[in-house]
Amino acid sequence: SRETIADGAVLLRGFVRPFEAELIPALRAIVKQAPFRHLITPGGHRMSVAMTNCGSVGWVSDPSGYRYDPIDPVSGQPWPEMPEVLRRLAADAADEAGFNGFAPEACLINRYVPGAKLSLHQDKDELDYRAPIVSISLGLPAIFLFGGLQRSDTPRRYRLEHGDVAVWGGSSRLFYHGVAPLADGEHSVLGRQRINLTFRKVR
Ligand code: MD5
Ligand code: FE
Repeated sequence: SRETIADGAVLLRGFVRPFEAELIPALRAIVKQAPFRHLITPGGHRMSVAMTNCGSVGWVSDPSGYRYDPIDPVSGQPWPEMPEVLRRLAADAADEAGFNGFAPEACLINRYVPGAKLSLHQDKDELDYRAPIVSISLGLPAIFLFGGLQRSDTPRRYRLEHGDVAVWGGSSRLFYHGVAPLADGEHSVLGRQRINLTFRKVR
């Protein structure tokens, strides 16, 4: 199904469900090469969400700031390549939402265990805000908080489940958003966690 929830923001519920059998092994291969780690924010806080990346650049945070870096600071090596199946699903989802020709360079992969959360923030480390961000949710369900252009805008809440995809473009590209603390549970494929992949055009 396709549901427009704001200018340029489209929910595609269950969009990647048919591709689960290709997606999950691709994800496992990335995590083997570039394991999840808890980044430190410039403010010195350890994030409750663990992160890794694939693609030609990856999003990193450390005491010096946020940036996209071609090198994984843990391994000293380039991030794992973005698997074709992921690249294609992200482009197909963007197409379905009306953003043709989406060619992401980075895929940030977030892992939430019960209690982990992502505070309200904007994604502003990319150079071109005309490109959307495509997000794929896997594993345990989460409550996504969808605010507005001001931090003070009261967020709406959306439950995102295994296989759901959201495309964030247009004016919603810069909306404040976050994820409420993950409720405990057990997912049949991924166990006690939620994984979110976000595809980004960075340059
Ligand atoms: C997540 N991740 O569920 C979310 C999904 C992140 C992050 O927020 O930065 O890793 S991406 C949601 C998103 C991206 C860009 C714009 C908007 C939402 N929005 O306008 O609400 O782990
Ligand atoms: Fe974000």
